[in-house]
Amino acid sequence: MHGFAFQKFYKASFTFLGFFACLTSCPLSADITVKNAWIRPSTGPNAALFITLVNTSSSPEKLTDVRLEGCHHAELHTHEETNGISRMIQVKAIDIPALGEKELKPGEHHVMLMKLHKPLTEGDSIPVLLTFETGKTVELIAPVKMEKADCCGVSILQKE
Ligand SMILES: [Cu+2]
Repeated sequence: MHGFAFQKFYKASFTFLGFFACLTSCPLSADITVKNAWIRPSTGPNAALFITLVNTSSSPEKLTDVRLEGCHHAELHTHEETNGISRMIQVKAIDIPALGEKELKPGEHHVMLMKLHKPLTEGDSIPVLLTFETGKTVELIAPVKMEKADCCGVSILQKE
């Protein structure tokens, strides 16, 4: 086959395959997707993951577990103010409203990476597995950044 014709054929096949793959595996009512994931390193042994969880289904969902590479374990945290002093407390789950979003951000809910195996540096990419109350999971890669990123960490895989 002539080079150019082959390229066209190749491209068309991929477009078709992509469309077909989506027909068979993309959820009809997409439930949870993620955006703007970033991990902020700290000078201590821990770090924090911030992320926006988007719920496109008509039922509420809860984030219940997070696993990341490169740390001993992860905890779901929020901030609580006592006598004017804000401190972090662990929570069992983070609610995501039906047809809504929940933004995990500095000073509010976040995922704490406990006991990093080695310090994180800007530019690192960390695989993350989110598990929800209904058993759904979402995998993504979160970049390590010093500041909020409006770009990264879209879901790469979603399972029932
Ligand atoms: Cu924390």
